[in-house]
Amino acid sequence: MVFAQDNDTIVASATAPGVAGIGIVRISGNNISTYINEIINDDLEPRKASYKSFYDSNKKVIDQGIVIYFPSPDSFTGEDVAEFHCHGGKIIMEMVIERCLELGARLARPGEFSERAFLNDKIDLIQAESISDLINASSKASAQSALLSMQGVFSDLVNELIEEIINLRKFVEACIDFPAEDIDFLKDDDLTNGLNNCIRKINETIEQAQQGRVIQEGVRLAIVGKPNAGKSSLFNLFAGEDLAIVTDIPGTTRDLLKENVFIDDLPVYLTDSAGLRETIDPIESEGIRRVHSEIKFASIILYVIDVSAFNPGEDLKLIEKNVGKLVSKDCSIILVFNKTDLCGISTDQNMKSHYPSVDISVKNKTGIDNLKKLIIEAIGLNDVGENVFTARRRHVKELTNALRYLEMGKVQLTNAGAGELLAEDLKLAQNCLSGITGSYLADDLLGEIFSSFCIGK
Ligand SMILES: Nc1nc2c(ncn2[C@@H]2O[C@H](COP(=O)(O)OP(=O)(O)O)[C@@H](O)[C@H]2O)c(=O)[nH]1
Ligand SMILES: [Mg+2]
Repeated sequence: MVFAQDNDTIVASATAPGVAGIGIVRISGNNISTYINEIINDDLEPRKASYKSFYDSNKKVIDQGIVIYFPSPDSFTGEDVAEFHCHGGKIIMEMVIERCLELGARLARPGEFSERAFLNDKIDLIQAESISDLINASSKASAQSALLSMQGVFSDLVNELIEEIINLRKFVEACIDFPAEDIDFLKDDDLTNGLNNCIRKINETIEQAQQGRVIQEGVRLAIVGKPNAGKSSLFNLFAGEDLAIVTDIPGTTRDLLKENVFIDDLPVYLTDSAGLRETIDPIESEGIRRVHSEIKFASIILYVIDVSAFNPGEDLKLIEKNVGKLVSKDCSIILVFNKTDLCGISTDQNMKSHYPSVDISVKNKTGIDNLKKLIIEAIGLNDVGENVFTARRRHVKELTNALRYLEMGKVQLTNAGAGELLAEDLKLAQNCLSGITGSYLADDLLGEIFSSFCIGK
């Protein structure tokens, strides 16, 4: 698919704004050697760092630094690219950018260098998105996963799937086009096996992409339970500081408290909340109403129970009424039996049989590693970091759509024996997958994706 692309020469600072030892101005377009000649008053050997003076239009020196020229097509964007490594002061950088603008360049839009790299087939859309994810990574694990996607691990899986669907399409369409050949392709084992194989692989890829999405986006985790269970104490333990007020007076926490933390390198949006109980206090009631709305959006609920003062039957009913009825279908509930320092671990098997559970003491910091393990397991991660590539919500959605078409195609094949309909479903599944790598994608979606990048990338 061909997208509209202008021939403008674009320029931007490739390094972050602010003062630094070095700042890099990057320029990309069709005839960058002219810009280089004007600015350094010299020619350059491709891909060799040269120390030069940078001149303004009056041949006055603006700065001295390194300049590198990457002629097309062997550059990041696929066009001619030059990098001016200046002293990293705001004014110096501005003067070099100004000079490029004077010579005819325009300022680059956010993500425009990556967009050009994509349009010139240097990288696919997954790789372009992962560059942005790598730059914005908030943890080592998300940086490592973004790197895997940037290196093409996810793209290779999607391309393999596309390849297999194309082979199935060729077979089905050939049989439709040449019915006289007398092959009952609908009964062909190769076709059924191929289709089943694709469905299995796509399911595996969805699972991996889901994990990558979690590492990229993080999870919402809400700490809930009865007053005085130790919710705020646990919140503070995860946050690493005393953010929430902890007292032995039930009903201390009224508002929602939120903090971004990492649990074993996984980004977590943590919420502490008012204790769940019947109350006529209007402020506390409002607090409880807010807990309920938070529960609806959480991916994980930690239901904290004070082991020294709990009543299994009552707690189960409370969980059902306040949590079970509100949570989304993918949300996991974990029972956290706290204060085991007071009376040992909980022996209640009835509650433990309903939900995954863990015994801890926030006071003595025991059981916390087991709790973290349960959290990681609850979101389906085997291990944070290792071999997980980043993926976005958009990718998981397209993979799921492709799976749906393949499954519909299988029904057409097995139930109705309808080859034409199977062919159509295979085509639609292929389009979904091509949308992930960007070879089949609407222009407006492309604009949306790149506009979220930073300028200069
Ligand atoms: N013995 C003991 N006390 C705890 C533990 N966790 C919290 N507490 C105490 O329980 C009381 C209520 O704690 P808090 O975190 O405010 O509970 P919340 O109402 O659920 O937020 C405070 O006095 C805490 O010091 C624990 O593991 N062991
Ligand atoms: Mg509290």
